[in-house]
Amino acid sequence: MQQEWQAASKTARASDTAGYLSTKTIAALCSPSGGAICILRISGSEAFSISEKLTASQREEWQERKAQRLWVVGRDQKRIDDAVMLPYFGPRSFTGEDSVEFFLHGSPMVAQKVLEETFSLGARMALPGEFSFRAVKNGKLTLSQAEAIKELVQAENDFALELSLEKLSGTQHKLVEGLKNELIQLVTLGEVGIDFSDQDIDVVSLPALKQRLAGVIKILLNLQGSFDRGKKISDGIPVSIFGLPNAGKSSFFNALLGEDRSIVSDIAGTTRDVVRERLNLKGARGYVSFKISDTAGLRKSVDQIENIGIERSLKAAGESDFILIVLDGLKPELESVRKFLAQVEVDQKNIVWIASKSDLADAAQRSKLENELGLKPLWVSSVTTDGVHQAALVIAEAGERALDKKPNEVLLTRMEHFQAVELALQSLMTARDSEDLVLFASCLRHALNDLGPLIGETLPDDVLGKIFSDFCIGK
Ligand SMILES: Nc1nc2c(ncn2[C@@H]2O[C@H](COP(=O)(O)OP(=O)(O)OP(=O)(O)O)[C@@H](O)[C@H]2O)c(=O)[nH]1
Ligand SMILES: [Mg+2]
Repeated sequence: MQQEWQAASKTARASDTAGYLSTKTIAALCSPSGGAICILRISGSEAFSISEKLTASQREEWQERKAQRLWVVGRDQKRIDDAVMLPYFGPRSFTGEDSVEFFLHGSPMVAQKVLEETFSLGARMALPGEFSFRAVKNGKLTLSQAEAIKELVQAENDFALELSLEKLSGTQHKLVEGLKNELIQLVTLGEVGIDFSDQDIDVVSLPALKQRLAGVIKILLNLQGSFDRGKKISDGIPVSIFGLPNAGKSSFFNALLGEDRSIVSDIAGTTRDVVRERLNLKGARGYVSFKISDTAGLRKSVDQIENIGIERSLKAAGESDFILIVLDGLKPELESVRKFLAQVEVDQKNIVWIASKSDLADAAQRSKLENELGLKPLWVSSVTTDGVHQAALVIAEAGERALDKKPNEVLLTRMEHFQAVELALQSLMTARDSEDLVLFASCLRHALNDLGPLIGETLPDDVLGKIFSDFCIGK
């Protein structure tokens, strides 16, 4: 059944090659399969005529944005489902077009039949993100709000959720609009200065324009600097586990993940390669995502393969924001650990000291380790899980501090936006250093163009299509 349904979707898609630029009426299921209710969305100039036929009813009988219970029927007038229909009269709809949502019973059979009927009545299968694409094209959503919807759906932690909701409420759009308007004004003033340079008219001087430009540059530099945090919010903060063989690194890694991911054994040198996983930990402000690496135990080895693994451990530690150093609670061998640690560039404040095997360590062993270390590590037992929850909380809160997201602060999360800001900054720096009004104005024009992916309005349709193509179908 699922296969037939997919085949029907493919046929509907293949029959229309004009892609996002075709204004034909589109339809798609916009709820995951297997639920109690299945939602079908139809949008476009024929959405109402198709829905009239699907329900054997007249649009005059419908009330805008009012749910009504109707039978969905096939071309042969046979009943397919007892459904709820919600009509949206364009432009007061998500897409800005006439749109109808059907709430069907969550049966794959019903969904397939209703979709087939919809296609046979003239709609085509919506492309991924095509409803949002049309909403942007029809001015119902800004590009950044459409992106925010996708990010909201994909959010895996509280910071990503907060960021997407702020973006959806228009914070990024407002900031970028402000920048755009300021640049347009500066270009205009610059060009007035060029046109009337030989006349005795009061024009804004180049130094005064540059002073205003400094404000734009400052905001763009902040945006550029925010990308690192923005990316870590969605991709996870890199953190690696570091220590000598048999210290209990993989056991701790598994305990944090709550699954048996890395191989654990009492043979020193068990972990050879870096094992990476995504990990969500709950801190005071909610969940934070990490990209955590379990690494090979550090020692001088004659084994070539093991040495490659150790090189990788050091590299992973060097690339991490935090290092979780796992000491064997019974046999910490701090001197060796410190020797390896010296090979990694790491700020002391980004180290979390963990002492393993707390279930076996007696009071004397604990105080010996703490005296040698000069601080109290987080004692954990990966066998009883004692201390693991506390360690997870400490790591999560360190992550929260690293993200340091202020309410309503705009953080860049997309590579193309970061690149746009970088390019615009290059042009604006040239403008700032120029002594020529013509060059100044031309650089500002370039910067406006460079900011296209952020501003959205200047993007050609094929680029817009590319942005929406990684949305899901029905969005
Ligand atoms: N009792 C007890 N045993 C532990 C604990 N953590 C690890 N072990 C044991 O210590 C041995 C080594 O554990 P691993 O987690 O494989 O150590 P590792 O640091 O990953 O070792 P390498 O991969 O060789 O670098 C295994 O026999 C584990 O069962 C713990 O908290 N309590
Ligand atoms: Mg290991």
